[in-house]
Amino acid sequence: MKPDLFEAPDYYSLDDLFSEEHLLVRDAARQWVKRDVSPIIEEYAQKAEFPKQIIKGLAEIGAFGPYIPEEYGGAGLDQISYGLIMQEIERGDSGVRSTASVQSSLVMYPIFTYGTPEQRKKYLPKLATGEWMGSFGLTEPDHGSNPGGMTTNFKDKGDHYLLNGAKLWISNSPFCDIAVVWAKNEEGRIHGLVVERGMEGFSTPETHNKWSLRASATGELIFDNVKVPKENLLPGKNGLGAPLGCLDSARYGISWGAIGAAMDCYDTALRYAKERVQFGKPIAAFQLQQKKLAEMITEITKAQLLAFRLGQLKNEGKATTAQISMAKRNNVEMAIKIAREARQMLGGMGITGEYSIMRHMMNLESVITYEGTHDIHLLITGADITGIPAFQ
Ligand code: TGC
Ligand code: FAD
Repeated sequence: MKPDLFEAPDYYSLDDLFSEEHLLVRDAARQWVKRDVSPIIEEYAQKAEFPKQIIKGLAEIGAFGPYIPEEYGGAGLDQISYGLIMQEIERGDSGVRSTASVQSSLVMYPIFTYGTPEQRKKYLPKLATGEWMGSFGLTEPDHGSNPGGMTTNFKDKGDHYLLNGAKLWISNSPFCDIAVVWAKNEEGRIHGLVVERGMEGFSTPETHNKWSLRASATGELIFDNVKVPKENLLPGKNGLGAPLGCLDSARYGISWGAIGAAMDCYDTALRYAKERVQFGKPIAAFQLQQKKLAEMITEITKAQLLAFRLGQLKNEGKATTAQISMAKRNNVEMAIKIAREARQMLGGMGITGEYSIMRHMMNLESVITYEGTHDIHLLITGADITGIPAFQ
């Protein structure tokens, strides 16, 4: 792979709006990605393996629980810093950002928000350092966009719960130490349970042959009469709103992350277009190529402004689910379109692993599907503006 010469576009001087802390956090993440992710990521994506050696570095840049208070091992940062960390990591690879999103927003967030003080103390510090890695089990083979239909269930057996069912498409599952699992009780009410590796009847087979997010490990969570101690139930919230609340946090992070992938594609295409000569001129001199680049930077700038404002709202506790959906949907679509255009600008070279663009493009096919598909986010906006849900 080519050396990482990335220079971040900032067409509307957004850096002037960030605090000193935002810039410090972002630049530390940016340097780390250049040093520890870019040199190895293509090789790991090619062999479809998650590079476990970067877990320590992810923890050091604050990617595990950026907004979780420091007393629980988190970085105690605000939501804009969280977004900037996700942007920088996804600039390197969406699969690496996935690992961080799951650990922070889908594992640490529910334990922090819905857990007991004992659960917080037991799990959060180890998750923040990456000593323990977590996964989040909501999706099932027959219930993806409609998680409320889940069939995974648990029964009260007096001194423990008995958990049965299966989750599919679970990021980090093959190597997770714990899983936050959503299951129905005997009354059909959804609750979160923390399932630990080693519990009898719990297995995590890996899903192979992905053409997307190859540097992230994806798998199943299978529960065959797993005895879960009663103290592992998250008591703070139940019902579908509990897992959906975690998704708000992860989707917000993705709205920033996608900007990172788009920035990398744009920057690569711009550099290539200035260097690649055809018909006696750099291809950047042709109007058709300038149109592509001009549209890319316009879309990136709009996405940056959307994410920044959403970050402000999130810091104030005012960001709504529908606002988050709009940003996730818009920014991921923006990134995938830019990846496709940028890939064409590199001609044949664009399909090789010499450049990051094709890897981003393939990764973004997962990003546009997980955490709510492109269609589902449109329907969330539709329901919000009309007051009429059109999901069923
Ligand atoms: P609906 O009737 O709309 O809602 C049920 C209850 O939940 C409440 N609620 C929320 N609460 C908090 N945050 C949200 N975002 C919420 N959205 C809804 C709602 O108020 C209601 O509460 P209550 O008290 O009235 O019961 O539910 P529905 O069954 O009609 O479904 C709505 C729909 C389709 C929008 C929802 O199910 C949905 O978002 N589906 C998409 C599923 C999804 O996003 N799955 C993601 C799995 S995790 C993942 O992909 C990780 S990828 C790894 C990585 O991040 O890198
Ligand atoms: P379906 O729900 O079957 O959707 C198929 C198509 O139908 C989509 O185009 C969808 O938009 C459309 N559709 C569905 N319902 C409607 C409707 N009402 N109106 C119009 N169109 C509709 N899940 C987890 O729980 N944890 C994870 O860590 C996790 N990681 C993932 C990692 C990867 C790489 C991938 C690909 C997925 C991951 N997921 C995870 C699952 C992901 O959230 C689901 O794939 C996603 O929610 C869609 O569900 P589905 O694949 O079952 O598609």
